[in-house]
Amino acid sequence: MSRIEIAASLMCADYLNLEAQIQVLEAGGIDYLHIDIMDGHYVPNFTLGPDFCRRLAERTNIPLDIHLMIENPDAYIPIFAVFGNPALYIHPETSCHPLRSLQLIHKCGARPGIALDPAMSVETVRPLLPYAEVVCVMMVNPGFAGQELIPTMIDKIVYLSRLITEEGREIKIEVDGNVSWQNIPRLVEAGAQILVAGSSSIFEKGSDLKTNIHRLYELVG
Ligand code: S6P
Ligand code: MG
Repeated sequence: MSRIEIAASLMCADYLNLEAQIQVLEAGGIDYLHIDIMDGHYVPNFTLGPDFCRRLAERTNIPLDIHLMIENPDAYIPIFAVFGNPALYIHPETSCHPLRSLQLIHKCGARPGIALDPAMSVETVRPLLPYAEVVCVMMVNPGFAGQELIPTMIDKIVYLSRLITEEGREIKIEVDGNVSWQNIPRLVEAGAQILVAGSSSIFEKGSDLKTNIHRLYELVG
């Protein structure tokens, strides 16, 4: 089994100290920078955007993990795909032709990812799996940090993991939302391979980022 990877969720970073935090994330060996892109339509919130991704890609070699929570993703895939071979996740229900969207991501030179809303079943996206390199299973409703994990999502990871193995696919499973110190062991046990670390782990309020990164890699090491 390959090592568990960590994607730091920059939506939860301290924006006023971002440069310093990027340095700590680099020194800590963080595998990916998870960037939440929201449009105020598909999800009721706004967060980061292309300019933020561009500046990050200029500043760091940590690969970007870009989570598109937007309607009409095809219009924006070419914009986001240029930021250093990122993983680009779409929510299939936001595209009329999600398979075409995944092909577009691939054509633009990025790594195609499927993001699964809690209400979206694995079976629904099964025809898309041959076209994806990563599946991000959401543990919470998309849109906000700081929510509680929906317990039935654990079975979903187990089911997806089994399906990927049965079909012999090279697809990684990422988990996003309330990936907390308490939840991490059961998420990994269920089959998660990339953990999106946000306000319930490395960016926990009142604690030190460097210490938290170290603690997280120890926990999954
Ligand atoms: C939520 C978003 C996530 C959050 C992350 C926050 O819509 O996709 O990536 O930023 O889950 O982490 P936490 O630990 O606050 O849930
Ligand atoms: Mg996310």
